Amino acid sequence: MSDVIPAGTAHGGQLLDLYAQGEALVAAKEQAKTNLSWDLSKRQMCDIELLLNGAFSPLNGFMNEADYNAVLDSMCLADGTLWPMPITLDVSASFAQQLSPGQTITLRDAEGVVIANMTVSDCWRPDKAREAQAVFGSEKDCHPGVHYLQAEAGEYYVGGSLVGVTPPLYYDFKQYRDSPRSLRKKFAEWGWSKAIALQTRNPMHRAHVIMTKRLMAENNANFVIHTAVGMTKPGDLDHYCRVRCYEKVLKRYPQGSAQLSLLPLGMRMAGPREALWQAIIRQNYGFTHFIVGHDHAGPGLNDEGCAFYEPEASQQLVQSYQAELGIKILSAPFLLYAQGREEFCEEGQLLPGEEGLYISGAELREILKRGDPVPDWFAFPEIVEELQHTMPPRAKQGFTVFFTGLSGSGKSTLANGLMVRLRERGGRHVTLLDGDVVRKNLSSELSFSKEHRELNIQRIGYVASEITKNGGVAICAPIAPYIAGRRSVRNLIEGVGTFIEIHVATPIEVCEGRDRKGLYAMARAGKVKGFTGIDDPYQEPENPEMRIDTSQYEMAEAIDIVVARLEEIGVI
Ligand code: PPS
Repeated sequence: MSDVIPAGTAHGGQLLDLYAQGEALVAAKEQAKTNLSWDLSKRQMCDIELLLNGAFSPLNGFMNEADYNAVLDSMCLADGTLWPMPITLDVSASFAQQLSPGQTITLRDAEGVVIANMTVSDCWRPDKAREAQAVFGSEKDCHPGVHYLQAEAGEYYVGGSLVGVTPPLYYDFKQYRDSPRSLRKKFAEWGWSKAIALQTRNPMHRAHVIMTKRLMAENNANFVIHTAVGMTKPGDLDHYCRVRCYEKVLKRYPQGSAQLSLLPLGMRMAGPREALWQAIIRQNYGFTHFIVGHDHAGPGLNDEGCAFYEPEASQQLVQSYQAELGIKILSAPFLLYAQGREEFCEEGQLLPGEEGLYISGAELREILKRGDPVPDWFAFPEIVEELQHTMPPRAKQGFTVFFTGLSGSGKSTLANGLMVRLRERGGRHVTLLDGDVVRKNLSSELSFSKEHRELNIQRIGYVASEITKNGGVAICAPIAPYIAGRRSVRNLIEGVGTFIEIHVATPIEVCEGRDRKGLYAMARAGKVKGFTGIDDPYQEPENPEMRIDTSQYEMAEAIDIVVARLEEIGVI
């Protein structure tokens, strides 16, 4: 098949297709029956799809250690090819122990379907702090990419080449799901010779349409909303709603000039490095132009309220590689709304004393959650209607209240009291996931090791997210002693409703004095090992929605204070 679109692949070579055909496919399926298997995580599913369909050309599998090190150090593979992002298969220590070079393993999806076979080249334990610094420029857990790396990715990486067996199966929006080959074919069918890609994980509004129409005219090119639908930033609007919004916004472009295509990208939110990586991927898809935006692929603000990356850093980095890229980089202007003139302009074009209005994605979600009107200058009415439908005000959404604190701090009492108050008010379905009760019903086989505690919290988070997603109220009351586990739960819940973390900050002397179960005494006597606060750490929450020390109040008063805080947040 010849490409009408002139862009070659990013490395100037052939677009890879790692799927086996004919006899090779039969052999791969046969081999899979006896191979050691690894079940791919959600992010690994995103990566493998783009490896197998050539979107990550020239990679022919998960990176080996030499490529990984070169990418961290120089944003190039070991052979010098430009590639800024590590694409690694992370596994558990127990799985890694079973591997040896040359062995073939089978990679399956969550339901056990064989996706690919992989010939192992090497297996190593990465220095994750080094990777976090190199890729994200940060080791902060509040950066979603760092959190994923440190708290969710396995301890070992396995490199090796892939033979694809089954493409990941989708039931949603199949007409928009393109491989690099199928999108290039569509470009040919549409008669396009130039195509601009817009990377986005948010709905599009008036400024986006003005900006993209301007770039289309300046470059005499057509346009695709090439939206990331794999893993985006935790808390983002789901892709179902976004696709409905994109379908509507496309009607604002001259007919046939703009299209929609879904990219199953596992975003890292790595800012500049990610922008460069995304440009290479778009070149592999056959795009001739790629828009790099303001704070492109940035994760927003850190826990001190500062941006992780300079707003222009992505544009500067990608532009600096323009000579090596076959795709033309278009730096998107950051448009502000000049209210007096009722038009959008760049910051530098504002008149003296004129204020430029702007609403970020996070601010828009906040407006919707408060149930406030979305300004007409900002968004099209048909998009607002869609967003309001998907994201009703907080008081109508599900939410999770997550009490965390030492044993004896008063978590269970507060949680029970809150449950009763909410039931008295009526109108909400409330589920209590108390630490002890969960341990009996969900986690009876788990110990109090760090690994098992995190697993226990993950299970609570999963159940709470399902309850929240379906409009209910989940009240959780485990010790949850580690920051990383609590962050994972927050990430899970914030995509489907509101997460309220309450640190029950009763001093340990008071908790120990209460010692209702006699466990502190046993821990002091060495009869219970790894007891939180005695010989196992409790990492205090850094930015909880609320802190309360139950030794300062009568219990009924403490419950009143919690209820008042929920009212203030707007969930009740
Ligand atoms: S965790 O860390 O979140 O998984 O703990 P959790 O599931 O909430 O269980 C805490 C209750 O288990 C009892 N218990 C211990 N707690 C802490 N450390 C050790 N080693 C331990 N062994 C048993 C204890 O009674 C906790 O109950 P609460 O209600 O918090 O007092």
